Amino acid sequence: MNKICMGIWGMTNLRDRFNVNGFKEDVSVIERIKIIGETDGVDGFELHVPTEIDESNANEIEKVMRDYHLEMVQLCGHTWTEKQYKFGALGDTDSTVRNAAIDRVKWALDMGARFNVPISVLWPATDGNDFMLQTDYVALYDRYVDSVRQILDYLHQNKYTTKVCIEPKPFEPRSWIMMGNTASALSIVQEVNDPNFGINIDVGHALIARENVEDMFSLVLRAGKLYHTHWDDNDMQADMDIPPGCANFERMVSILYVLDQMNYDGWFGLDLFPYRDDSVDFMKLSVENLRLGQEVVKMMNERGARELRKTGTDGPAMSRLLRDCMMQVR
Ligand SMILES: [Mn+2]
Repeated sequence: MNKICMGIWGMTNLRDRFNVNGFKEDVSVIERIKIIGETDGVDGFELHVPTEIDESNANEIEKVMRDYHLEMVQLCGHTWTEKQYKFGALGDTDSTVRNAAIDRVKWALDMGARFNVPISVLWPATDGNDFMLQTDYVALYDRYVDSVRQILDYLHQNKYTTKVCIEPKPFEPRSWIMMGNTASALSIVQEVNDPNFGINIDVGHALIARENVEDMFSLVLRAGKLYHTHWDDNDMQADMDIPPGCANFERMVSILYVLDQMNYDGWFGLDLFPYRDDSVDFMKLSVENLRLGQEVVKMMNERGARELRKTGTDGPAMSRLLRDCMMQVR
């Protein structure tokens, strides 16, 4: 059964642009990791270097991990939270900024190796544009791919086993972010063609990109490039990061179906932003929905879903099967 982990960035006081003070109270990094350790069904966590972990608290984090039997699943270099990254990071036109971003990712890989972290995400948050023709995307892709190759060279020189994953998102914080959808990220992954370089599909990002999520998960799995998953949901208007299954339960089941079909054995990462609600309750609801969805998949296969999909000629029968299994599961 796929293990579930939680991104610690969503477990403190969260700011939005209309309330820069947030509605909650700050929670320390160590406390957040302990809370995850006390939450049933969540066995690991994800975080960023250096905002949530650096050399000053790594020992303490290591101790909490031991005490609570937690795994560090994903460690990402923060390359969008400082002024220098306002117009880009791994693809920035200024080589000083670009090198700083590359060094930041290398730092995440070094720190990750100490904890045997399997995944490090690259999110090209600020590599994009706000105005028409502002950004020369041809040159941006050249610089980005060059930076990725430098990172992967470093990874192989150090014999790290971490899988580096692009996490595509269409917009926010920029009006447009490069590689804004799953297939464009896959095209760059295929171009780089390195066994340690793949994709992390964030379901909420795929939804705001109006993707056919079933198709995109199938495409990346078929290519053998799905190394990680981020789960959250939204109403396809903005990346609200509510628990998976809360807006699109059927779609969540369809993704879980494809993951089961292709024997995905990686982690389910929760990328949640409870601006107003309790983060533990968000985690619990996510675990409930994901496990319930997996039970629906199991029941569907026991009742002939595989046979129905072979021909693909009876949509209404498949729809009834999905509906009935959702109603009867538990
Ligand atoms: Mn994510």
